[in-house]
Amino acid sequence: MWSMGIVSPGFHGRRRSGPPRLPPGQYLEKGFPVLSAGPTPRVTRDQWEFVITNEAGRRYRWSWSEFLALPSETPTVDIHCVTQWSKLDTVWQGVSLDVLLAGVETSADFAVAYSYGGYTTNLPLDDLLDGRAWVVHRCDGGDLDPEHGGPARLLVPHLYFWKSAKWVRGLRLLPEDEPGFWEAAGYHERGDPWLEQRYRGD
Ligand SMILES: Nc1nc2c(c(=O)[nH]1)N[C@H]1C(S)=C(S)[C@@H](COP(=O)(O)O)O[C@H]1N2
Ligand SMILES: [Mo]
Repeated sequence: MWSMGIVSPGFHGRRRSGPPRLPPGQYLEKGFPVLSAGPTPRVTRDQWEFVITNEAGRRYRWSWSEFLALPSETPTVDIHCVTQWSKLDTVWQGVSLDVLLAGVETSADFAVAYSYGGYTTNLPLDDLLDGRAWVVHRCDGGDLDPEHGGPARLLVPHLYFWKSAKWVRGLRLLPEDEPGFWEAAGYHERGDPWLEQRYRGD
């Protein structure tokens, strides 16, 4: 027998609806595909550095140990690749770009992330701020695998995953937008998955 007293909210209607998790045109992926435009660069933690260069050419540099000494966060986020897979609730650990950019003098509106191995991707600086972007060095409770960008990668989950530069080495801050690797090949300059900004002009 069932009692009216324990009827859960939503029992009479549709499944209780939260915000949708899958952007348009995406499917759920349970595995963790590797998408790399070239070979995996091997960067030791001793060699690794992260450098932000502002529009005046001033450099702000962190060694691996300096990076690890910064306050870190453990975001759980959904990621969306432009090849149409999405993965929900991925768990990362890293340093917010808010922390890295806090002491950087700039009035730039754009950034280009650049990586060991030569990959680049451009972003409006705003998309790196307000708790929406990290340099992450751990994933699912372990060190980030080299195939997935270790020692560290950019994580900007609210944009298509090609913006999350693996093996990230630094940011160049620029007054004007400048296309990165995929953007120069015809992909969208911003890449918001909820607006399906896949290709230039979308
Ligand atoms: N350095 C570098 N970063 C990169 C890429 C790349 O080829 N090189 N591919 C991008 C693309 S298209 C995607 S979907 C994700 C894939 O990350 P994953 O291999 O960890 O799934 O990394 C992005 N970052
Ligand atoms: Mo991708």
